[in-house]
Amino acid sequence: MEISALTRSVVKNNHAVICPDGYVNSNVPGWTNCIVNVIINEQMGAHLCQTLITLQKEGTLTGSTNQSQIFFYIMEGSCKATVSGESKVLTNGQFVYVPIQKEYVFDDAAPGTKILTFHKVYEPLQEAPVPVTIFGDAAAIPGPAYLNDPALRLQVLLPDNLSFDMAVNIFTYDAGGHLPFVETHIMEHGLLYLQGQGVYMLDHQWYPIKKGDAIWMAPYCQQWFTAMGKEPAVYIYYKNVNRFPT
Ligand code: UGY
Ligand code: MN
Repeated sequence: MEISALTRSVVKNNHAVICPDGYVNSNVPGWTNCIVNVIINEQMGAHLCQTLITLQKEGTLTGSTNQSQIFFYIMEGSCKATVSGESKVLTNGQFVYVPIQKEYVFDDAAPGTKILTFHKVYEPLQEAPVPVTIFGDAAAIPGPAYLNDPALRLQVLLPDNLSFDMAVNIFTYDAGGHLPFVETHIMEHGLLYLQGQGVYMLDHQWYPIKKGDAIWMAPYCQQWFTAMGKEPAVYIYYKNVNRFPT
């Protein structure tokens, strides 16, 4: 019998590992017939929000982005996404970035459809226009070797220009691939494992990680990862970018 008092999840001041076994569902106004898990939020000291939504029969997301832009990524299943009147059917690996002050509806979902979201309060810049809505497909985005290591591949899902103050990337590590050095940086991350397993070092503590786990890394939380097992380890992650370090 499993021991119910055990979990791999931890929540610390500058990082968290959140495994699905600890999820408790939230009700979010406008998101109906859905199971919603708020995985990362300002309540834990973060400056982003990350949720995982599982749509049930007749599951619908209706709302508008106000100060926060939202990146929606379809992890499983399919649904129709409508942003300011423009509609597209999205399936596994496809996404839509919804900038501030837009209305959105997700409906016609296959029951069990899973959507990952990253939310960030938008910081406007005088010299760059507010981004427009972007529909995309991770399968169509190239994944060049990261820092010349062919065992690591990085796909950048959003344009990298000054209009954007958030990035969402997919990082693929072949088994045995690892970050080339311990990263120590001002940027914050929210992350979800899509495939595989490995060991993450966060603030000099070592965590076994696998598909379905989420991680929050505060600014300056030192980080390093190595993939293990027989298949590549893949994670999708958020990063704040392109703004003056006040
Ligand atoms: O973009 C990044 O900072 C990335 N290399 N960090 C990470 O994967 N933990
Ligand atoms: Mn990093």
